[in-house]
Amino acid sequence: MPYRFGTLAIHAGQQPDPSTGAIMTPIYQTSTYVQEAPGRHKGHEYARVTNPTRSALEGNLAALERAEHAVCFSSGVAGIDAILKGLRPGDHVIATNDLYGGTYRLFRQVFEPFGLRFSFVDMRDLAAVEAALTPSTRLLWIETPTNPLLRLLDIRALADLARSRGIDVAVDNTFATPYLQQPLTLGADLVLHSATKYIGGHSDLIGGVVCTSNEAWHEKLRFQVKSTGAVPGPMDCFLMLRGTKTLHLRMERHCANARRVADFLAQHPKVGRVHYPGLPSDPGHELARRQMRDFGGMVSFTLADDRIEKAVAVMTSTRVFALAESLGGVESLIEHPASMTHGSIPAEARRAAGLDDSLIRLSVGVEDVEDLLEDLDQALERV
Ligand code: P1T
Repeated sequence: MPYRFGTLAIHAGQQPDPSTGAIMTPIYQTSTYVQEAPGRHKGHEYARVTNPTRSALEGNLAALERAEHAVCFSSGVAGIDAILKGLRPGDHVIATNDLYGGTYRLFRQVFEPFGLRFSFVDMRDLAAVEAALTPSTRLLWIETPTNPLLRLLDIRALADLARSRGIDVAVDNTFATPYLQQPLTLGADLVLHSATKYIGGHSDLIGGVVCTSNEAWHEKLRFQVKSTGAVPGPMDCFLMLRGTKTLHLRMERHCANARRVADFLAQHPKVGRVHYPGLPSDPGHELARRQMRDFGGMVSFTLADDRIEKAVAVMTSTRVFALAESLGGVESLIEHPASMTHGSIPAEARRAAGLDDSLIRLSVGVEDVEDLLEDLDQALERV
């Protein structure tokens, strides 16, 4: 029976513990498993390769992304690293030019020296993507909505463009979560999450996951887990599995609160541009309505007076919104992409992508929204 999202979130991948009946999957805090005879065991040999708490989490996340397989990693960037190690020197990747700064750093500073090549393109423009293709292009790297400008990229159109040329498509689905968007159903081959964010949901762990229904990619990812070992510990897997049980509930509140925050900012005289796909005036709005269930919990904006000192004054004046990197937890965060999450992207590359040095990014939490609006109002009063 094809269960719906909320039921899968709570049950998929999990059974009562076979030895005790414990309804929640235990934290199997072990490095190895006793064998009856060499090679005769209960399905687990060594915990770098598999761990029952992790396997339950992988079953759960695969179901949520409508994937055959999910492979968990110790961080989001470890998941991206594992995907890129599936390529070979000389291979070319086209990536969106608005993306998480750590992804950009991994591409340019870790993989370029090993012979991979990257083009960063505004992927809203399909003609620009086509123009960047080379005979050695092997992968499209998509983030949508993008970090931090909340741009919408058309997964189906990009996947169609790639498939006809034998190019694989990876979507970083961190901002949307599988509750709002399931890229494999739109033609993507791989989905990546920083599970640190909405999947964990409580800002208490670092984790990553790659989901795929492509057997060759699944084999490559399992090989990376076994051979390079960037695996999450069982306690973190337990916390992620606890997180997914309320993902649908949290996302509904994140989306509702973010919409109120975006509306408030859009009408505020001290605010310049607001980036939020839920605003009818947003250039990504129509695509977001087609591609996503709702518009997400992330908002970014500039002030009407776009001097950086003014933006810093707002970021240091909020009382409920905490000034910190990361996103997707229950609590609201505010940050400065140019110096924090995207500081590893050179200033010219940031400018070319349209990332203003005065941009402010919000991760809207699940607090009472009136408190969030009052907090932003008093912070804006100070500039
Ligand atoms: O931090 P880690 O779990 O390794 O995930 C990296 C990552 C990957 N993809 C996206 C879209 C991300 O936003 C991130 C991490 N981002 C932040 C820490 C941030 O504040 O944007």
